[in-house]
Amino acid sequence: SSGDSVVTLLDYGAGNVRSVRNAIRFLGFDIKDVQTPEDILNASRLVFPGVGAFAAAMEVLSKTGMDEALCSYIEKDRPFLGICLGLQLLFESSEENGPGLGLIPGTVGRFDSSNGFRVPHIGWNALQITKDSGILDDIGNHHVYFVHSYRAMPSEDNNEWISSTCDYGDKFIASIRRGNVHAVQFHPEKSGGKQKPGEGKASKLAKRVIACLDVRANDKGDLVVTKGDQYDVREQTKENEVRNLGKPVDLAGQYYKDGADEVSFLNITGFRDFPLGDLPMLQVLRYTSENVFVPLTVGGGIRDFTDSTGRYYSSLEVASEYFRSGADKISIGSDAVYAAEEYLRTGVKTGKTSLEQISRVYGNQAVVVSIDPRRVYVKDPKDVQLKTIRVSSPGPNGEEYAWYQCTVNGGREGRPIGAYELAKAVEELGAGEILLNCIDCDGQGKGFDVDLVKLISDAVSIPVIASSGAGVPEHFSEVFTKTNASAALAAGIFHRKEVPVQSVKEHLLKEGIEIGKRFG
Ligand code: 1PR
Repeated sequence: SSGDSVVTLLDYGAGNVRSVRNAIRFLGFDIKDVQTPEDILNASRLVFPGVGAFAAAMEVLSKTGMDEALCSYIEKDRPFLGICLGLQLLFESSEENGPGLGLIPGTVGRFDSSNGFRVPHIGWNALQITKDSGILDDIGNHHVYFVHSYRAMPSEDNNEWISSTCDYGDKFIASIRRGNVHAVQFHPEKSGGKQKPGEGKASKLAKRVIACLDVRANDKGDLVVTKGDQYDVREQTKENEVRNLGKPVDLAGQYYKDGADEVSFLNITGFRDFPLGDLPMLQVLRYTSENVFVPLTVGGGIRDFTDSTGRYYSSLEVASEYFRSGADKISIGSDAVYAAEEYLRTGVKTGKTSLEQISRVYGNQAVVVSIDPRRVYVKDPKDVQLKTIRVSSPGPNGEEYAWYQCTVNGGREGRPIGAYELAKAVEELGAGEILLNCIDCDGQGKGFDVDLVKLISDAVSIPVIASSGAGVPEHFSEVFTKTNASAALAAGIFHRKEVPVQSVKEHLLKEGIEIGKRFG
């Protein structure tokens, strides 16, 4: 291929840059990977998608001599695009640890969650464009996808670099430009899809609408999208077969086109089948990430595992394989319950749980904890040691209180810990987000459990995704107006084509709720 259609990619191997690769190929370019510092100096255009932790990235860059090559490439004003950490590393230093490349004056600091803004900053937010930057022309008044806990702040010293800012508690630097050098804090490779023009100016962090695909093998061994009623995914027929609602890659592509802000896959039998033996699931991720340019989350079976030959796999290896195959976030269910129980019992963070290890290597923003609670009514809050709430409609025997019992293994086993206690513990252990299901509401179409979502979204300062029970678009506006949920997820209504994603977004827009302006 001619040099004109080649993008040089600096991937230092710290995480998933598959989506950046896919986006570059989608735009018709070939990719040349940087192997040596000379490859940087010889590039005709260089993309640097930073992933993982700041200090770890700098260590790799300086060990390989790529730091100097990068500085000289940028100082010569050669075509450059840094993404996320690829922007932050250009600054002098980071509170996340240590010095950066020092090309732009300023320190990268952590968002402050004490003023009510949830950290990490995850989701679709608007830019204030402060100077003509070329690459932002098509973005205009629309939303782009951010996911980060650290940010660079504007100052007099770096003002000349700034091409846009974004408001999230602080006004931080969303992009920089000087000559041919560009860098963005947001993820262009995850901000895909056409944006609807002329709908008014985007102004703040949008509420996300997420499509969820519960995936498992049917009795013939094919991976299918299934959907349960209160977690029971088998048809009420004589054959009792696994309910089949379609093919995972096709449906994910459809929801992307329909305007879903994210897509989640839950490998719902992962708790008993080893997911790395589940190669079809990895294939599903690979194929999906070629055409779906919004964040992908995958969950199911993330834990330490010894296979039948006695080979041991750490949860980190399992997660890494998911990330390599195209996931942007992984979600942990059962294993997070055990980790939280142990932490609450001992008060000690061992650093060894799957949750802690994966968030240390890939960052908090890449780790979701999926909670599968079941409502337990009580007459008197004093009857249990756990946090109870007054429920908005009483239980079958007139009980006015309830707690929410965590379960493991796809709802099959109840544990002695509540969703409230779990949420607070996993936040401390490094979770970046909570996917809050509710077994009672799952598949019922009667609305989200607003009591539960309120309880959990008020208890933590990480984003909470409300899940289970959506039946009509009004259920989404209800959960967003009555609780502090950052996102709402649904499955059944999308799979059965009762309510398309577009209808949910149009309804939210009409209700004055800020939404990510991606439409099909
Ligand atoms: O424990 O780490 O292996 O993770 C297993 C994962 O699989 C967990 O995230 C768990 O929630 C999920 N899971 C396990 N069994 C089931 C099941 O349904 N039998 N699915 C299951 C959970 C619940 C939702 C669903 C919403 C929305 N699915 O994610 O998509 O309730 O549904 P609706 O809109 O139709 O009401 P591990």
